[in-house]
Amino acid sequence: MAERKDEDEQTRHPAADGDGRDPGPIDRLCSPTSGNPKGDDLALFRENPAGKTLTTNQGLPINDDQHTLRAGERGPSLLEDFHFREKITHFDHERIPERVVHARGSGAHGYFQPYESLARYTKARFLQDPAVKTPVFVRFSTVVGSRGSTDMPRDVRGFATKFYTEEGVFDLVGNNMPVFFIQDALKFPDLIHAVKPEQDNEIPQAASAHDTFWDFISLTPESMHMIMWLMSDRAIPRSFRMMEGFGVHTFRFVDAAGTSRFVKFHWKPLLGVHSVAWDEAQKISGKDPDFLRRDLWDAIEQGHYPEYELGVQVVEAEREHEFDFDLLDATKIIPEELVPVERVGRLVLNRNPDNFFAETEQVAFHPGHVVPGIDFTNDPLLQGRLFSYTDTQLIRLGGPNFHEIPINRPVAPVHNHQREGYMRQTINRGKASYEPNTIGGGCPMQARAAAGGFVSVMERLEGAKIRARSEKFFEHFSQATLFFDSQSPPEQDHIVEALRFELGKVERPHIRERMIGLLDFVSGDLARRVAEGFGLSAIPRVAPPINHHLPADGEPERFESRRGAKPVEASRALSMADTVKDTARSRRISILVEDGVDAEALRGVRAVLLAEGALPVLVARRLGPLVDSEGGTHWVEQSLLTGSSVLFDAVYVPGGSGAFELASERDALDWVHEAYRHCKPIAATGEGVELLRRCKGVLDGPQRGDGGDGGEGARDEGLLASEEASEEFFAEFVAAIARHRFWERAGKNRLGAATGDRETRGYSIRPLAAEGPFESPSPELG
Ligand code: HDE
Repeated sequence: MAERKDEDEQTRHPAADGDGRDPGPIDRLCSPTSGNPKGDDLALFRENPAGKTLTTNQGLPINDDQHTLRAGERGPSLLEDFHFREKITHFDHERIPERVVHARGSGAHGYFQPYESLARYTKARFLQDPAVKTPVFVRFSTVVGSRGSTDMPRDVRGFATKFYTEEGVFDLVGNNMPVFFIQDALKFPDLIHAVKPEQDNEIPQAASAHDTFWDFISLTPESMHMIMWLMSDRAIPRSFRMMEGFGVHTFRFVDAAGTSRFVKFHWKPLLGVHSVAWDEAQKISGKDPDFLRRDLWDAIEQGHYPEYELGVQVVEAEREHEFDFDLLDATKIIPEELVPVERVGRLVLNRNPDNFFAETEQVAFHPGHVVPGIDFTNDPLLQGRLFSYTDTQLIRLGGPNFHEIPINRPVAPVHNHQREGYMRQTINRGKASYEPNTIGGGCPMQARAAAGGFVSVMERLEGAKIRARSEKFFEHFSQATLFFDSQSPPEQDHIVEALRFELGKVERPHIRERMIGLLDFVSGDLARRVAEGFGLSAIPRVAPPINHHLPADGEPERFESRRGAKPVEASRALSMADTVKDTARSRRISILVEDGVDAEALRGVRAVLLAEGALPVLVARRLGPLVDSEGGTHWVEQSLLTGSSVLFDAVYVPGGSGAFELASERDALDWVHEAYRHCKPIAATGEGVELLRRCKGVLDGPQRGDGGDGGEGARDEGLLASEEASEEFFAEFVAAIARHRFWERAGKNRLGAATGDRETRGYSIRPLAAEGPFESPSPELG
């Protein structure tokens, strides 16, 4: 380990100065001009092997790292070989237990900066001064899969942020969905056991599409709102940089006067909220299971720093009971129409970790890591988490000193009487390790509230000791309905398709049927569309009790689900249709080329894409050098073999003599077909249009403008084809890339006469008002 900071400066107590502050080191550490203080701290632990000698862990230079010590050239190895034993023992112990949930993750460093002082809401010091940048480490994750699983399952994504504030660490340990499956932490092990691979054969990996998950969910109506989010495209994000984050629980802000208010935290990505198609997600899982990890890493390396705005929904304490839902119920949102989200600061991720294990794997988050000005509510899910996270680090990181691991160390000084334990790093001096003491001069001493000491919000409590939930927790469906009703038609189609997929993998018909029956409480239309995918002519009725979460002596009626009115008719913020669609920045564009490619078109498209911050990638039948129509040489980065359409956001086929070669290549046709199917922008110019023409269903369907022959004007749904590779044409291409996807195109899956119905994967999607053969039980609940 390299030298530590000057001990005095490091450890001076905040209360050491007259006003209870220690402005010297704090100012230095958090001054906007001093760089990133957590980066400085981590630098003390970095190893640099450049030009150095290979040594043992004791620093002994090693002369021969090729041969074990043996009794003769052909003799047995000797126990004496300390170098071999040290090296192999260390290797044998290289693994630590993976996280029981959120095992698969990717991290990045950065900073957070408020736009203005939030003193009106909170005294948290990192939210007071717009000049102060607080260092952060963020870890994104999936929930269900093992450490080596794909980035692209249908799953919730974790969005956990560690703020290294001058008052200690604040962890905002959130997800990319604003609600959760269950209301009480006691049910978490049940939920996770149900969704993890089944216990007899450990199948399937990283997937909710199996019997135990849907068995549990079908008996857990409180999960229905979360199920809507999980079946939506939010569960298959295009990038960690393009998803929202949510604190999920209601927390408290506390201002300097001690007034407490309720707060919900949000992260809003500046690139907008975007997803991939489910078919695409499954293919990405095979082609590049590190898709999201690579995307995050590459974007930061290329200077496309991910940025998010911190949003807060603040509710005055007096309004606690004004809502139809309980603010303590983590299966409910506060619709933005009722309480707007105020954007109060910016998070920028601008540095990749040096070492995955040391940082991303060893980082230890905990919702209980708070700073003065932020406090908890009695949300029973949050309360359970406050226990769980320390406990899980003890087993995962091997002991009570995990806070001393470099990535977890606060930049604020640490002084207390906690001692010893496995892997202790701190060398505590003096005799006193207890409080109160006289031998140590009474130090370290408690901090007054005015000097930054944390004081829990005083809350009057009354009532019996009881295992129960409040009445409003039993309203299980209205916000699920709100979510579904707020989606655009393509988004609704995707939810239908996701449910048909997931329930289609369920082997036990009674589980599937019960689930479809539950969906009917959310939306009759949704249930009918899903049922149609299974050839059912009626929506199965769910026999009461609907809610199976009741104690042995509980009367089912007391615990039964209720269906209340939606809190608002629809909420635009719940749909991704209106998200940011004005930038092509950091989008990956494949350019299909062959020798003889139109040099001018290539120059033109590259110039425009690079100017917009997009990433053009040349793809050809083979790797290596390629000669354009003017004799210029280009380097092909991906071949039709090494690359794949699903790893790009759009495709462009320039003209040139080689375009005809490509047009007779099945892999090239598949490339464009897939891009078409996944609703991506597709552009072609000159001879390149021929390739589009040969893709059945792409340019030969009815087109607007010119009758579909690929001339000027054939640009339905992000399809651009032109003889001329003009600047204007490329500008339109960029605009199409910025729109991300043309989801309406998914309705053209059938190659043949258009039916007029929307379609998905061969099933028709009936419009809402359609008469069907379906009987709905029109479920009546309270
Ligand atoms: Fe977690 N969760 N969780 N969780 N959670 C963990 O802690 C737990 C919940 C979340 O990148 C574990 O260090 C319980 C909600 C994230 O390292 C564990 C309950 C939300 C991460 C744990 C919940 C989350 C975790 C596993 C129900 C969104 C990854 C490893 C009461 C607000 C953090 C670990 C990272 C990780 C317990 C529910 C988010 C076992 C008991 C709700 C983002 O402690």
